[in-house]
Amino acid sequence: MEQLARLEDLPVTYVDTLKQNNLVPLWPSLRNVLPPVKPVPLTQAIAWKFQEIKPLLIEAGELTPIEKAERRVLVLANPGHGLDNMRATSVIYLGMQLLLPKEWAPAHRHTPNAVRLIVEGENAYTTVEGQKCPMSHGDLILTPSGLWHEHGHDGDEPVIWLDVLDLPLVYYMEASFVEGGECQPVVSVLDKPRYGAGLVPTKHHIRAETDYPMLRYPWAEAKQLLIDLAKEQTDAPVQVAYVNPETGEDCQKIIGYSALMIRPNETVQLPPRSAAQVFHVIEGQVELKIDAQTFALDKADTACAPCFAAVDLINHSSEACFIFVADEAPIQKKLGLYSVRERR
Ligand code: 1HN
Repeated sequence: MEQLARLEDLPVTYVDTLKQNNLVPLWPSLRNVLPPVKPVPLTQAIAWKFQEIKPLLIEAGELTPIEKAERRVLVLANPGHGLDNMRATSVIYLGMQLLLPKEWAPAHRHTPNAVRLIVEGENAYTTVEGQKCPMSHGDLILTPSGLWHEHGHDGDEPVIWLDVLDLPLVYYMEASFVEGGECQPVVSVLDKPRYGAGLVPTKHHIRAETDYPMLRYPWAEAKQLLIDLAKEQTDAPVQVAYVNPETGEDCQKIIGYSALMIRPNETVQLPPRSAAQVFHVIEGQVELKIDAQTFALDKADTACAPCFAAVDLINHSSEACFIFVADEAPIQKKLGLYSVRERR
């Protein structure tokens, strides 16, 4: 591609006059905004070790009372985007949240979509629009855009979970805001999986009035499905997507969620895709290769891979490894931006 003229190639007085009129010449920046062949992402391949995060999170519990934090979170910030921008990728926000016994994080609702993936601890819960969702290790709980949600804790050990939000995108769109509220009356307890038998409540039912008929995806169910699939299916990857059970579509509109099983001593090669991805180890250990970089991930560790990265997941152990994946595919597909390439 032809080298284009630079800003320095223009007379200073001309550039100054452009500035005074709020005008910018395109050609000096054209190759930056339209890089050849593939994007040049700010998102860096990076991993966060839970062992490093946990003591700092527990310390945050001593330093800042929940009333002064509202949500006690350490944000997993990608240095490629600048730490202050609190982004893991251009679309995905990640945080580790701590709730101590008897603490309560008050109800609010906001435009960004969130999910929680429970990392450690028992007997905390999130109430979403009056539906109380118990939290156990590996469970996925949705708090979609506009739904009231609060967190409480009836147990006696700290509870830690991973928050995943589409905040960077929604904030960029100048669409991010919150409303505060009171404690919600609990109308039901989602302590058992619904929809598992392929049945739906018939009351007024053609399709649920909400886009989010399922708010809690228990890990025990997802894990069993992966184990059964791994026996039936000979190839890789063994992967299940978290979907809206009524429509079969992604469970949220912007970020996609799935779970992967890496069999003992198996290597899974993922093709380069236009969507950046996040990996979080629910159980086991895995070596994660992102292009030329290698990360050793243990239980509860989290990593992200930029767009079009070649990703290898290598399980050196004799135990299966289970990984939670978040990616930007749903929003990219809706916008016609999604693509997959061959591994080279
Ligand atoms: C939020 O509402 C929660 O409800 C956690 O637990 C993290 C990060 C940014 C914006 C809203 C929560 C959040 C958040």
